[in-house]
Amino acid sequence: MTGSTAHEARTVAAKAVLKRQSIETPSWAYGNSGTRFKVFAQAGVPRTPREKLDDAAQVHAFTGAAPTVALHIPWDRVEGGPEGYAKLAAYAEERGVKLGAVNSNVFQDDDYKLGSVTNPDPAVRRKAVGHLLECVDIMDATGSRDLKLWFSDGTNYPGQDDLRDRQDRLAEALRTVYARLGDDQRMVLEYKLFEPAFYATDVPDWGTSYAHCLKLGEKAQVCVDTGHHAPGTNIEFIVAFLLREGRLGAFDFNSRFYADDDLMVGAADPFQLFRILYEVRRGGGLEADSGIAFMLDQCHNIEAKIPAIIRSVMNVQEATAKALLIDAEALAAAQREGDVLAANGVLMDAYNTDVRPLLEEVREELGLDPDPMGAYRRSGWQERIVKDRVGGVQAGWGA
Ligand code: LRH
Ligand code: MN
Ligand code: MN
Repeated sequence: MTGSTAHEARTVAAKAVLKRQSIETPSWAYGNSGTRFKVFAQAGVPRTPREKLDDAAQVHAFTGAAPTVALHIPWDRVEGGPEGYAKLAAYAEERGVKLGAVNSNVFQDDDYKLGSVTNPDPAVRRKAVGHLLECVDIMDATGSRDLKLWFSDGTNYPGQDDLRDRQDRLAEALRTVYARLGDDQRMVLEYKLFEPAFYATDVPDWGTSYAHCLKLGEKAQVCVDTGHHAPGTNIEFIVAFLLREGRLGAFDFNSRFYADDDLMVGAADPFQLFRILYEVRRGGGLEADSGIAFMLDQCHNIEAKIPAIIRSVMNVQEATAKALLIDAEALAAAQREGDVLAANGVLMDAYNTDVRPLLEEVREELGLDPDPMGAYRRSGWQERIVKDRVGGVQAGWGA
């Protein structure tokens, strides 16, 4: 193959992957959010889980790449028990999207001051496990595959609690929840270095998550939230390792300059996102049946929410397109020959490609407007929600 035919073949293959790529958006990103100093309310923000789905449907309509929406319980609690959630799932489908992962929340009740599943008090642990099991009931009703677990559990002061005992309590809770999962359900265990615990977090890193998942079985997978590491951590190495072990279950994409900033993915460090997506590609994670959930976990504190989520989906698409354009043969040859600069050059050539025209073509071939941001702006949806959504209480991060 000549160089240009090989490039064309890569482009055709990339387009096929990009056309079926899907990125799950988080219900909470549509609501008001802020820092611990201030939440700036925006007009037109959803007041109910259904209105969040209405907004998520807009993101999918304009990108064609965001067909599922993650729930957070109790932020998205609905009346009527399992039937209520089945109705919510039916409503989502009417709007052209589906419900995705169920995110559990054992970090907001006063009872959880000293931890949830690792709390020294067995009654608090029972309450936390009860919530996690309720989340699986909700998954049964919505048809969701993944239970996302993030524990804020940890300690603030040396000696506050026994670090080993806390691991035992965590393992026991995870075993109970794992045993409740159906054949087609999974748990994805998220780690985070610090915050809100400032001395020791009970699931601080991928190794801890991986070790617990290994003991549980194949339905337990690691969730990599890109904002949850120490500065300078090589996240793509973690991705490569977990994929090689068959334990990378999900991403929570966002970007950060300092800590868990939850900014738009690809905004702070698009090169890192590209490197991560290259390792995803290398490890087979872009195959249709890879089972990896590509989710956003972001908060739009000062920028308009729906367009910010559209932009985030586009940022993931752009990084994916660049990762797909890497000439794998040339890369492997340069690596075999030990040609450091040529190998690095192959990666940089792909990274420096302007993939926006390619993505415009992909969208046009899918019958979409090539410019999702402009199309959303022109649609009038934003004006409509500002006018219609008056009264009631706007949804917010944590409500
Ligand atoms: C914790 C986290 C986790 C929560 C979400 C709201 O920092 O990343 O995924 O569920 O934020
Ligand atoms: Mn997260
Ligand atoms: Mn986070």
